[in-house]
Amino acid sequence: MLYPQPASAAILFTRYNLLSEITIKIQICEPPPTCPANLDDGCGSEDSEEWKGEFFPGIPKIKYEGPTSKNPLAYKWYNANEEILGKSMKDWMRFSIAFWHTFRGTGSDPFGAATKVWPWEDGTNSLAMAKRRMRANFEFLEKLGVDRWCFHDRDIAPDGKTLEESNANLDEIVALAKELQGTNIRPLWGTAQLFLHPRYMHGGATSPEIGVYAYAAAQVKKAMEVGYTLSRGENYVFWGGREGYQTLLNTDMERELDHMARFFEAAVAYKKKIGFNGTFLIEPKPQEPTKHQYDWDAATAANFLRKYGLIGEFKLNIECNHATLSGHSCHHELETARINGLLGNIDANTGDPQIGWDTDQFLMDVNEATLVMLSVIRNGGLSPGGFNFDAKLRRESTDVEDLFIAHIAGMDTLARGLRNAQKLIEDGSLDELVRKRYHSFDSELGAQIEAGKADFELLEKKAMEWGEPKVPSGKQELAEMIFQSAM
Ligand SMILES: [Mn+2]
Repeated sequence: MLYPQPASAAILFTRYNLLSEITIKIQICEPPPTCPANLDDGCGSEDSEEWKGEFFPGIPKIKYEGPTSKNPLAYKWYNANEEILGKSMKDWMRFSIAFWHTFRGTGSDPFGAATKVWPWEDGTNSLAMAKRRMRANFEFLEKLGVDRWCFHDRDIAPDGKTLEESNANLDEIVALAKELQGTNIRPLWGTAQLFLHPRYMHGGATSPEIGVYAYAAAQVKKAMEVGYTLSRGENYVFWGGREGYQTLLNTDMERELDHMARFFEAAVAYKKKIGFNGTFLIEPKPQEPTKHQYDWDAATAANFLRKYGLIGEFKLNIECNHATLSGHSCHHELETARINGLLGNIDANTGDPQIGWDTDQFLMDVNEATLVMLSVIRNGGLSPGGFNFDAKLRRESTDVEDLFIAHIAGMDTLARGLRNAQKLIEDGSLDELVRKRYHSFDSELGAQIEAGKADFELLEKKAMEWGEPKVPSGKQELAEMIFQSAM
């Protein structure tokens, strides 16, 4: 969920400040290249501050054309209303666009300035610019045929000088979003951005400074209210990028974890108070930006929730790139969440096997997508969660149409994964292979063991009676052969 913004770019990339300023000035001086929908009014008329024109004039509504299509602006595998295993593809997927990457991602990195100059951006973080971006967001969603989106409070509305001013900015943008979303589009989830502002450098809920803890609580309270306004609160995500430590020498880890639990308890109480019926989700990530983050992986987050009696109040938002950073596969994290009853949402992305950080790339690997979809099917779907594209264009991908191509390819990859998973499930060979591996437990003693009724004396008696066990093959290559046959 980490992403650069113009504000952070200015702080981080002092070396390139001059270059950034020149780029921004050029953008401001030049008129927007197109303004088709209100061309007659001119882009400088009263409506133009928000630019109510068409943002993606060359892009049609994206349609399903099937696997033989060579059209980059068409779905080849995602056919929204086609039924797979008793449910439409749309209902299995519940796709969502991440506002922060798609509309706030600039392509800047620690070594270079922004590369993306979208025609509607004027280089400011003004309210008018926020409204224009929101209009672009809804046109993007409608053209893709996606009816959900995710946001942080500070992506969609600018930070004010005071908390009151920030809240007022957010209210103004949320009113516009509510008007634009109509009856079909809803946020999949919202969240509070507790990592970009310098006040959160030691964390929010785990900051040693009480003023920051209170500020973070106030920000989460407001973000929950906003999510409730827009979607009646289907889901709300907590990603603690700065909830962790850089060194234990200056950290009271036990006290910080206790504070985080108290923070979540207060969020649960407020959720109930305002009638927010949605799911709270914790998004595990091991590190980056913090050296050690408290929500390391699914198992660590599950243990935290159990220790503090919060297990029934939260589920997990599993992000594939975060899984690989914690040394696991995405499939492992999904299965760990699922068998603990905690799989609530997926942040669909992937990392690069040769790069050790969170690259947030669109998932294009069909094998990986098939494993992901096997977990989702075993989970009975993700609703009220879904698949959020927490993924960004590469820095070098700079055409507006790349935003569409990336999402189309990401959606098609997961759709292909769903189709492959259906083949594997209907074929049944893989399930049969697994069932056979545990067949010896389908016995009287197996039933006793699984019911917790086999003590060590009984097991010793059986071991002596049976002698050396005959251990069968694991059949890994056969399992891989069956898996590949469905790709
Ligand atoms: Mn994420």
